Amino acid sequence: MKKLMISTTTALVAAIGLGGTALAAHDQVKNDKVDKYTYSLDPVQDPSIPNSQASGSTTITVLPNGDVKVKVTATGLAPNLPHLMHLHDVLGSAPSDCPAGTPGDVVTVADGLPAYGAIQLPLPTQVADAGGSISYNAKFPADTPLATDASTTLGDIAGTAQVVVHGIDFDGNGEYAIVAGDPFASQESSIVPGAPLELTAPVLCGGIDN
Ligand SMILES: [Ca+2]
Ligand SMILES: [Cu+2]
Repeated sequence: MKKLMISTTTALVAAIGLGGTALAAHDQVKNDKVDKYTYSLDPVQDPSIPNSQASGSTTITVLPNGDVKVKVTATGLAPNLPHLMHLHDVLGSAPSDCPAGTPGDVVTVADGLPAYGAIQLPLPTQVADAGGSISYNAKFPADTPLATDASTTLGDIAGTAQVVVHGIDFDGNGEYAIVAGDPFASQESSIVPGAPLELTAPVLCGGIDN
């Protein structure tokens, strides 16, 4: 995914209307009071994968009192179905990133792990409304330990985590199920044996690869 870090100059140019566009997709805005990271959420899958294209944005804010606010909004998701959401991070020297889709081939959760890393903080599963939208907003203590490394905290990854939203109704039948004969809906989850790929397949991802 392409990203753009907004410098003071370009932000000013955009603000006074000379930039031609509003703030770009991946913005990092820092000031003395809070660290605030806003990312677009972009489709993980290639457009050739049915019902896989959604969009959204996420903001991770480190508040002065130490709390970390996580906001996720998205549209174009499978309506009335649950969508797993997590903060993922590789926690290594290599940056976290979003995986790239390929035509005709689903990016599974496992496929994406080298790019976005393991689940570090599960967010509550959101059920999309009838229009396929979700809107989530919550606060966590910055010292919340991460799933794969309890000595590292949420506050440490506020600027590097990838937000990943899961769940694609490939065959559009209104449920997550394994449907024999469908090229995509017949597949099983890469990480939960017996569960449909539709439940766990990543649909949206966003974050800074710093
Ligand atoms: Ca389905
Ligand atoms: Cu995830």
